[in-house]
Amino acid sequence: MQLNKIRMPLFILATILFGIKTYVVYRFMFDLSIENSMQEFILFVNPLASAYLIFAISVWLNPKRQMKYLRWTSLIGSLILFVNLIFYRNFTDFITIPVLFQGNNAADLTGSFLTLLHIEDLFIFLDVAIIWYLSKQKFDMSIQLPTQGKIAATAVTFLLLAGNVVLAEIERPMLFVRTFDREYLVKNIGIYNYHLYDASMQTKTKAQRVLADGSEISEIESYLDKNSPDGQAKDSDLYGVAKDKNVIFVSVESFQNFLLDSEINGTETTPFLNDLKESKDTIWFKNFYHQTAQGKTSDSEFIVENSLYPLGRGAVYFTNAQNEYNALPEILSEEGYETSVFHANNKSFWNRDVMYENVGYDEFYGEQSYEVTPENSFGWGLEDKAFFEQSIKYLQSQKQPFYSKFITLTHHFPFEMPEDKANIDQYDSGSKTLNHYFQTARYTDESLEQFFQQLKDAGLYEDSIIVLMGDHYGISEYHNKAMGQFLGKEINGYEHIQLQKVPFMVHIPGYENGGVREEVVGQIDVKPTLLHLLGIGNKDDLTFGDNMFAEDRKDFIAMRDGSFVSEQYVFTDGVCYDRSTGEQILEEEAEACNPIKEKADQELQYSDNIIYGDLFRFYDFKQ
Ligand code: GP9
Ligand code: MN
Repeated sequence: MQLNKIRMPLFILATILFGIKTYVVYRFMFDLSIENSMQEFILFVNPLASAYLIFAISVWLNPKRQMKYLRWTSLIGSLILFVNLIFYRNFTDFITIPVLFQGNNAADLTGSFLTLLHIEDLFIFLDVAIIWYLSKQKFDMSIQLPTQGKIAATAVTFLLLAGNVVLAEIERPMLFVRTFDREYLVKNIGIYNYHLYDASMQTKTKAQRVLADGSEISEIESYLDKNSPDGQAKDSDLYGVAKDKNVIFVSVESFQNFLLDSEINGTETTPFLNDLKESKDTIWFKNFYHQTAQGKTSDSEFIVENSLYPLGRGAVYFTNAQNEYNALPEILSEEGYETSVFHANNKSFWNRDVMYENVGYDEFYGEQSYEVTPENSFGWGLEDKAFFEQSIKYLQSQKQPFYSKFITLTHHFPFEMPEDKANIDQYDSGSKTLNHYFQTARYTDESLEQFFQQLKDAGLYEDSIIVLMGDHYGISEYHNKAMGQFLGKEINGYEHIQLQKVPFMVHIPGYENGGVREEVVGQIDVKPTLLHLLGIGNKDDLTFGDNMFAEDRKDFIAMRDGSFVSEQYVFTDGVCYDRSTGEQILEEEAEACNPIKEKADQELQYSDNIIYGDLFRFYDFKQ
């Protein structure tokens, strides 16, 4: 060993320095929430894996180039981290490729750039300075390996990467398919791999868009003309019944219809909602189905805003947040409404910050608009009672009429809550999830009751309509056994579909003509229905849903997995059931379901094509 040769190769030292630096930045300079020691461990490991991935490539270069490569990659890597940190300080989010090209984001940043700089940011470049210095010294820190050694050094990259991905999947199952949140991705795979992932998603979306052409939209238009007969029928006495009123739309987390009128040990689970649905001022659609898929809450939002189906894979809110839409908030804005969303979670969850801007919401009150303390939070964060209470002041500041969407959070899997805040017993079954579910549902019921009172106290109630909608199921098929025990019947395909019913109530103060409606309807129908109630014409809209109040309506609800419910039938898993009896239809008559099945599949396909091809850019909604 020569004296001028230092033992530790620079690429290893660079990996350690850069890896630890990145961990420290994640941990102390970003504001990432670390919920358990596994997350902490992954947060520590992934920067080392990423650093190794980048620096190990250098073993294939000659000594001089090795040094140059390490200098520049450490600098570029640090710049990427730095720019993300600056962006994060402004938006509490990470950069995505589409966002980079969005003028307003960049402009926002240049305006406030200096105020976003902190002196400790110099730390991000400390390892760069060290690497830069060492790489320029006379002693040689390069490494020269035989080909096998080079291959071995590279192979370690894949081992580390695979290990990281496996840990991430254990910590957050389906992380890569569902992409809930950029923060989760960054926490689990690191900012560099996250950018690679983002780039591959972006390439895929762009390719699909480029390959699409405008001719298909007229085919879809004529299909919809024929098959969603309502179009813009005004022939219901509810047309315009809520004209010029505020709309307070509450998306009620994980709330399924079976909770209504249920009891645990003789106590009603949802006394407030039980009364509300029977109120003279409420129209309750008891056969209303959610139609969401992997995008969960965001899918329900997407369906309601656009009357399009969600995608079968991934969340549209992530995959196609840049598309042209003709969304409800945009339409309402044009009609003079102020539009806003209230949701006390981080703004980037489900890419909401990006999507909301695209579909035209004026304001988004996220977690940072609320005072969250250990006393007023549990589960996913700020508890709903505090959420509603703290929202009132913002709601009062809206220009009327307004359209405001509230998304609750407390009644979310795993439905656990402090016993001293629970006002109903747990259920007793083999499923902890179902046992807890009633307690958080009761909590939601109480928070809604308080919210109604707060709206009255704030003087907002009389001039508003309040729409309550369940976003999706809370109890998955995994709990069928316990669910069967609760309902006193076995959960087969037919019952499973029944369980996809979620509340949909339109509460119109002073209306007095409310009642229970039996029609088979779903989230896809919400947009045309709301516009109908508000007396807003949308005859050139392209929607897969129909106005729920129209006489002549499309008579089935398609689920994303190809199941459907029509007035007569329920179809799921290849089995056709009689909707009124729940009896399986005998094989020789099972084709009864086929015509609707074909239509359902056709609609899902058309909707996918609209989204993947961004086909609305070829359509003029204001003909
Ligand atoms: C997160 C909340 C819950 O912000 O909307 O999302 P979910 O897991 O129900 O889709
Ligand atoms: Mn949800």
